[in-house]
Order: sequence, then C-alpha cells, then structure tokens
Amino acid sequence: ARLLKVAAAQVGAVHRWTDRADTLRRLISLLEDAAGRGAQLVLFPELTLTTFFPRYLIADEKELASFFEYGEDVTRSANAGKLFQRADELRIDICVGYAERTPDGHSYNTCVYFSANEHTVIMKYRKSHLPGTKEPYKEPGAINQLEKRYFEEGQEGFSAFRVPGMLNGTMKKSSNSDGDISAVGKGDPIVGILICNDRRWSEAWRVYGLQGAELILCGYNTTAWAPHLHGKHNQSREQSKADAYFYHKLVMQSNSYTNSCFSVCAARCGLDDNEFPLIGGSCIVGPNGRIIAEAQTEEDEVIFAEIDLTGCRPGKETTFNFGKHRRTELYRMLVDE
Ligand code: CDT
Repeated sequence: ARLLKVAAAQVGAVHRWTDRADTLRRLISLLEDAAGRGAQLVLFPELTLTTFFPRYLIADEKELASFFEYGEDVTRSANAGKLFQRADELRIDICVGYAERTPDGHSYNTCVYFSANEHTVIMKYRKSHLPGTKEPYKEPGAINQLEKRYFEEGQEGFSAFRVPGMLNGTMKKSSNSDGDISAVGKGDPIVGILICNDRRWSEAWRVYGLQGAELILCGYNTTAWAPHLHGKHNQSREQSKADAYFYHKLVMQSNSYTNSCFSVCAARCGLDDNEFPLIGGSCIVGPNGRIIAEAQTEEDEVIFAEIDLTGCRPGKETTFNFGKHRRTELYRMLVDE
C-alpha cells in the first residue's frame, strides 16, 4: 500500500472588508484541525487569503494592490507567512492559492505547494484558463468575473511533480524526488495542481495524466448563481446553484476517472459581502470517479481521507493505459490553433 492522509480546508465567507489577520487565524485553525486528524497534506482554496476580488471593478489602485502578495517568497509574506510556519512546525505539506504580483510587476492567480519535508515551496503553478472578461458586464445586477483584467495567463503549463517524504505516514527521506516520473506507481506520489476553471478543461487533466499523476489538487471559487445568466436562461437561483454543484462534481469525478487518479478540491465558499454566493462541495475523489469525502457545509470545514495510491494502478494499467490505447494520430485537432 502507498497510503497518504489528505485533507481539504474549505474556507467560508471572506468579505471585502475582512481583516487579513482574521483570515490568517482561520486558516491556521483549519490547518490545526486537519493536523488533529493526522493529515499529511492540506489543500487550501484558490485565492485563499482574501475575498474573491475579481468580482469587483476596483478603480482604487491601492485597494487592488492590497489583494496581492509581493516578493519572491510567499512563505515569508506578512499575510501568509504564519500559515507556512505552522505547517512546517506540524510537519504537514500545504498547497495554497493566492494572488501573486512579481517583482517586475506581473500578476498571476497562483498556487504553491510547500513541502514540510523540504521546508520550502517545491512547485509554483499559475492558473492557465482564466475565466471571465477584461471589461465589466453590462447587464444590471451581473456578478463580474474580471480575472482576465487582473491576471495574466500562466505560461508554464502543467508540470507534475513528486512530493517527497510522505508515504506510509512518516516523514522520511524521499524514495524518489529527483523529478523522474517514469516509474509510475512507485516512489513518491506524483501530484499536479489545477486552479478552479482549469478543472473544466480535460486537456489539462490529460497532460497531468500523461505524466502519471496520481493526485490532482484544485482550489476554487465558483459562483452559485450569476444574475446576468440567471435572467437570460430564466432559471431560479436554486436551479443555478444546483447546476453549479453538478458541473463542479461532474468534472472532478469524470476527469479523476479518465486519468485514474485521486483528486482533492477545496472551495472558498459562502456568502461573501453578505451578497455574493459561492458553492461549497470540497471533496476527495478516487480514481474510479467516486466521491470518498465531501464537505457538508458552506463554511470553514476540513474534509479528510486516507487514500491508497495503489488504487490508481488498475485504471492506468487497463482502460486508461495511455501507452496501449491512445490514438494520438486522430487527436491532431486538439493542438491546432
Ligand atoms: N474562479 C474561477 O475560475 N471561477 C470559474 C468561473 C467560470 S464560469 C463557469 C469556475 O470555473 O468556477
């Protein structure tokens, strides 16, 4: 068995006016809760540290700047440093989303993987599929999605990576952390990161699948209903919300199945600013596509499972044995401009 204790820290409402120190305290409390259950890895949501600010057209540069983290090393930032320190003390790996502003002024929707074994960030992923628009919607009452305004698209693509020192419950010297991912099913877990809208793109999952990924981590902020769509499609809020949950789970479950990997996803959810609804639905999914653990609330909540990565093997060796069964010559259109 290749056992791993994984958790998702679902984070409830964070308002535009919420004090950053309060949010940080909540995140640390979720981490400690997960630690109490024995978690070795805790996933936090997309843009964990603040409210989902791309819903606002922010004219004030100073306010916009306040939603970003600066500097080369987020593990030392004033708004997040204590979370990484606590993870290091507890010997737990964490994966955390945040708004990144680089020293040369580029902005990304970013997620880092911090290894407690290595005491450092071992992977930085920048969101590839930015949803929304550059300009605000014109329909009255619409909830904006201005990620294309505030962020640049990540250019690095989808690099799976080994996480050292995790297997069978003890921190120990890595059995394979040299970046070699050829020996799928052996050595350290092979992990990939997606951010929110990325999860709706099966191409992204497949690129990870082709690298033998055994565990996909995905934080998200997904609107439960959007008044502008809701008007157009004549749907009730309840129906829109049910749809948002349905499509979220559909893509997590189907892509876990077709790539024979586990996945963990963590929501920022609840009613931000007492006005903007985000779905919960944080869950842990198995390589057969079935949900193993699932959040019950739309508030701060930890979900947890012990997973056995050998469960990825049947799928990877049979139905989704890519080497044997893929028909790449028929898929050319996938990479045409
Ligand atoms: N944050 C984010 O990426 N939200 C998107 C909205 C896309 S509209 C379907 C999401 O995938 O939930």
